[in-house]
Amino acid sequence: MPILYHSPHSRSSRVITQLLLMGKLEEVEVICVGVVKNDGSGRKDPRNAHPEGKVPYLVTDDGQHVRESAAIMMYLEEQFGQPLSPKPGDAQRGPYLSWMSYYGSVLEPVLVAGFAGLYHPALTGTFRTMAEVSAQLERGLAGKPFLLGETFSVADLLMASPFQWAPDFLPDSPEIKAWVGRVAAKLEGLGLEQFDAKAQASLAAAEPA
Ligand SMILES: N[C@@H](CCC(=O)N[C@@H](CS)C(=O)NCC(=O)O)C(=O)O
Repeated sequence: MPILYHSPHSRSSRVITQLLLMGKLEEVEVICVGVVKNDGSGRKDPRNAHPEGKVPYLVTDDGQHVRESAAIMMYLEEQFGQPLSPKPGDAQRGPYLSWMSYYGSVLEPVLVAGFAGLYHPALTGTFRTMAEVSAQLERGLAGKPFLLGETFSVADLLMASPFQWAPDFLPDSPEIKAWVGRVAAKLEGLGLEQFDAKAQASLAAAEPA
C-alpha cells in the first residue's frame, strides 16, 4: 500500500481530496504528521519521510519516494487508472501536463512572491506576475467550464486550490471566480473537513506535552 504523509489543512489536503474523489482513500495508508508553519509554530515531525519535513510526500508500494504535489497527484492518478485526468494519446494530455507543471513552476512562486511583497526583475523575468497568471487562466477557461474542457480534472483541483485557501489572492476576474466556484461545488460534501478535523485531533493527542 502506498504511504501518504499528510498534515491537516495543508497542501496535502488536496491529495486527500483527490483520493476522496476517486474513492481510493482506503487504498492508501495516510500518516498524519506535524509541519513547521509559516509563523514558525509546529515542528519538523520525525515520523515524516520527506527529507525537509514537508507535506505532501508519497512512498509507493515499491519504495519510490515522490515529492511535490503535482508529481504525487499524477502518480496516484496513474496508479488508480486516471479517473480524473487524460491518458496518453488523449487530446487534453498536453494541456493537463502543462497545468500540472505550471502550478509548481509558476503559480506557487508568483503567489509566494506576491504574499511576501517581493518585487525583483529576476522574479518577474522568470515567473511573470499574477497579471500573466490570470490572463493564462482566462485563456485556458475561455468557453469551457474547466481547464481541460467539459470535464473536471485534477488540474482544476490543483490550480484552484490556493484561491480556495486564500480568497484574497483570487484575481478580480468573473471567469476565474466562476471557475473556482465550480471547483468548490465539485468538492462539496466529500468529507474532507471531517477527515482533517479527525487528523488534527489525532495529531494533537499524539503531541508530546
Ligand atoms: N511545492 C511543494 C510545497 C510543499 C510545502 O511547502 N508544504 C507545506 C505545507 S502547506 C509544508 O510542508 N511546510 C512545512 C515546512 O516547510 O517545513 C508542494 O506543493 O508539494
